[in-house]
Amino acid sequence: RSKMSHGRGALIVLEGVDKAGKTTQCKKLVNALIESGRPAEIMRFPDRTTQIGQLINAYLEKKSNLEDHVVHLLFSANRWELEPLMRKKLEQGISLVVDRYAFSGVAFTSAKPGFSLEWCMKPDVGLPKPDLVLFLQLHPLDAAQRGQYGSERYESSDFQKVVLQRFEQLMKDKSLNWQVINAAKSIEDLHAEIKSHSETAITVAEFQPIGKLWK
Ligand code: NYM
Repeated sequence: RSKMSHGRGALIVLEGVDKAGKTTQCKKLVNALIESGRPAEIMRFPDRTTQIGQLINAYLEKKSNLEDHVVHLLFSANRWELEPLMRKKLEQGISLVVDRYAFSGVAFTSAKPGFSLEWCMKPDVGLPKPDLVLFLQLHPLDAAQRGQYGSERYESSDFQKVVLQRFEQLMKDKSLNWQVINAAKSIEDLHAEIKSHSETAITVAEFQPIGKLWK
């Protein structure tokens, strides 16, 4: 690889409410990293291609109903089933750019009545710890301006407001490298900022062991 580096890759997570531009930015970031000689791959959660992912997909598309605890645990199981692969890639020196992770898991379930942040975090404790969590900050009014929400579960502005509050609670955890980015700016400006944070994180992570999330 270039830059004579032999360390592990970095785990870079993009989070934010729906419509913040995470998917667009993940793709642009991976392309930019590869172009600059840094091996990188994209991942997303939920990964709807696995058997567990298909259960989640049917739930999100409202083709099935699942009890709220059950669906929370399925989202977490979907991350754990990919954990060995993530670890392997990171150890091979490949940085992973991940579209949503355990933070979405906690923010969305804990936005439902009767779910504490603490309970929601438990199943994801010990997953690979992100070296960088980019939070694409978008005011609910700006999100609404980007057009109609889709027809999937959770896609309503009232629910998304509570989700944003839960994300803000999670961001108080200073043991994680949260970087809050204003997602209202242009795609290119947003990309430049995300790329710069990511390059720093890759350099810092290289010769550090992979951490454990919330542990
Ligand atoms: N979601 C995503 C959860 O409720 N829990 C999770 O653990 C994760 C990763 O699924 N509305 C929710 C957030 C989104 C939806 O949407 C997935 P998308 O467009 O595939 O990112």
